[in-house]
Amino acid sequence: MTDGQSKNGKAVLLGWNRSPYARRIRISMDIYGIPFEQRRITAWNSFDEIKQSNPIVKIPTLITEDGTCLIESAAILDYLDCRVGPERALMPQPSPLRDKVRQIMALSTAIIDKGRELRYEIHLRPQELRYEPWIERFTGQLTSALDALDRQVGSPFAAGEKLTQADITAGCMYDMMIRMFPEIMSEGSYPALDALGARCHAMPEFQRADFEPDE
Ligand SMILES: N[C@@H](CCC(=O)N[C@@H](CS)C(=O)NCC(=O)O)C(=O)O
Repeated sequence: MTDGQSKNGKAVLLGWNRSPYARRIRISMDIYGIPFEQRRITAWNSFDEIKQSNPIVKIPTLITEDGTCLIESAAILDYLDCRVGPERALMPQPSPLRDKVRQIMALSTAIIDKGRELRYEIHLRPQELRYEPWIERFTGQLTSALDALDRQVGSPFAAGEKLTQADITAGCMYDMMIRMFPEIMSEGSYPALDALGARCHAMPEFQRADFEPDE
């Protein structure tokens, strides 16, 4: 896809920070020092604009400096890692550490996906059509995945001895769950995740990627 418009020669990130997927891209680009502009839009309020660059009409979408449109946050992270090179990449090179980072990221994104489905079920479906067994199932899956993740994340970093994409992705998941699902995850229920959340909140890159209020 090459029909996007970059702005003033800078990359443009489409997507607001309530999306943990858009937020992890924003934070990673900030850490990497890649200049960009962010359009804090959603696939709901800016469908036509996003469709011009992303045929599946989702955020995040990244329009690079030469107008190339990149979609899907995992693919965008891979692009960014390749761009900064192995020394600076937040994803370690093939190793047991990379396996651990990948696993923490996988569990975090599985939680994000399940949370997003639950949110759509509760907020998008008309109340009279809501399917309660589905909601109970999602809630149980989220709780068991959060338990497992709480046992997996380490300190002072989620995996290994330095900051990796495991911290960024799990931190974005943490904020989404705490802010959007307080009935499932509140401070005090998952101590290792609370500690990871606190470390992320101390990072200027997380602070700059402030989590917008709901629309
Ligand atoms: N697998 C995608 C998920 C992105 C995603 O689910 N984006 C949501 C917002 S968090 C969205 O744009 N939803 C609108 C839609 O699915 O129509 C990624 O990693 O980028």
